[in-house]
Amino acid sequence: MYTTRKKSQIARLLHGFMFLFSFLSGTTVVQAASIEFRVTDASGAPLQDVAVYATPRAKMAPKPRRETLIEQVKLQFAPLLTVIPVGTAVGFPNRDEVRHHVYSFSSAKAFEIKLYVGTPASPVVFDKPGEVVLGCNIHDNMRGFVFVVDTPFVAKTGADGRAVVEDLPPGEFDIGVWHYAQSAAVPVRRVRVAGDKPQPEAFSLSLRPGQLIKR
Ligand SMILES: [Cu+2]
Repeated sequence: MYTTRKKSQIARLLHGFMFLFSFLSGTTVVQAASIEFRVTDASGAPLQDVAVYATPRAKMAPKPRRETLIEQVKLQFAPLLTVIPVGTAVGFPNRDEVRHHVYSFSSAKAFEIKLYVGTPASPVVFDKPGEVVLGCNIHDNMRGFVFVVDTPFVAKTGADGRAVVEDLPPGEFDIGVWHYAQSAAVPVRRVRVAGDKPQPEAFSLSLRPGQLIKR
């Protein structure tokens, strides 16, 4: 039986060996990094529903295709904002009793799902990066947004204006933010991540007045 002290000595020894090994072989012990985005509006208030992403500078093996849902509930798109990697298949189930007619005229993905109830037979594959505005032909007030990016590392801010992009391989990334009501595009920022503590990155966005959708 090992004592706790002996165990920790062994752990330290192992850690030392791993460090030595990585030093000698020129590789690093794999350690996932993360970036914590903190986004505010021009007045400094936390900004919700901001798409955030980190695009690796190094080439990466392709990730498996993802799937997600944008529901129609109580005459609204839920969620309001969806942030997805290129190639994601999105289902548009209608949870309401009434019919919807979902469409987008956006160049990143133009499509329509004509008058339907229940779940449409096939999902919509978002195959190009860019911003997509969703609407409904029947209900003019229905608005939804899809932000499609060429990286698997995406998130969106909560009510506290924060979002964490996790499981990043250490290295260089171009990071960016997008909000449906922003008055101007925010320049992409190049960062280097390493280690296991979330790296904070602050962004401030100016919004077009009167465009925030409150829920
Ligand atoms: Cu509708």
